[in-house]
Amino acid sequence: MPRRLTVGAAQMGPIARDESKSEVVARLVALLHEAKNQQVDLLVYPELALTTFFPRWFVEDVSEFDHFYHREMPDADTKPLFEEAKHLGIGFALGYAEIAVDGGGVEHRYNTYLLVDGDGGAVGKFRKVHIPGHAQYEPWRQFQHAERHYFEPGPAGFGAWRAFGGIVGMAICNDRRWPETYRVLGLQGAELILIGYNTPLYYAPDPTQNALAGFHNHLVMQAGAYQNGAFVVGVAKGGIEEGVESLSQSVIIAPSGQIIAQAVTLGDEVVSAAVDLDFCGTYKKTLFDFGYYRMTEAYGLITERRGAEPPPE
Ligand code: CDV
Repeated sequence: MPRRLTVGAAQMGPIARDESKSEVVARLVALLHEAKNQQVDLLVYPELALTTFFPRWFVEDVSEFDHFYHREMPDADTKPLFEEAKHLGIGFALGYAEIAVDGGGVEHRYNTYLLVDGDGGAVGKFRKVHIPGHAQYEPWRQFQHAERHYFEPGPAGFGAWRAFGGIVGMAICNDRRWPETYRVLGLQGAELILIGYNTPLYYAPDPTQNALAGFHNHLVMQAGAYQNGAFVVGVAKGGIEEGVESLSQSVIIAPSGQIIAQAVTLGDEVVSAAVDLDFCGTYKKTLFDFGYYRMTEAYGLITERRGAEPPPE
């Protein structure tokens, strides 16, 4: 399998609350065609790429929002995307809201990414681990961020899969702010980390952070790429969606931590980069040779302790 491929970030502009699934899928297919023009092998769509970012509204009974979720993937709505991608020979990662039913018949709602190879085969599924925001209605907010009401954390953690000639991992939005995300993937040898996001530019708990949203977005992904010797593809759904402005600035980042492609619009746009996965070794086999340099005996607190506990006074 070649270790060189072209990866694409399929940034999206806003999706209206009443936009139909078929309209959205038509946009995703148009992005696929643009990706084909750019000779993309693997196209990464954003978090919740099939719907508006519905956690900005609170409904007490989550089942009222079931129409935003998918029970199967592909289903009748998304089949045209899967068929066109297979026809074009492009693999993709698709973010969507998932309802999964367990062996006991209990429904679980996840914020999910599905990775599909260029032959249309499902490679792996990732369910968002770090669920930000709040679980109750918070009337003081201009808009809600009730992800903790609508999604449970993915129980499987951060997996990595052999695909596209390398080792691929996924993370979703808030996951990208946590160094543990990248390190757990790095410890599985991940060479390509795919991350979709919806990041409102107004952060209600502390608006002093608003002006830094773009900086923080790139800071965490560039650090994650460098410290783990991996390419990172970070893909936004940005622009003003139902009155809420979200960050765009989708990027492709090299293992050196350098941004090698960046979106320039606030809307639907494909940016791509030819990547050589062997370049990961430049970092994985030197400064970040984990097996040689990591000091696990000094890291116990990382998994033993959840919140910070300062030393006694
Ligand atoms: N969709 C997200 O996970 N958004 C979060 C919020 C907290 C802004 C983010 O980390 O970008």
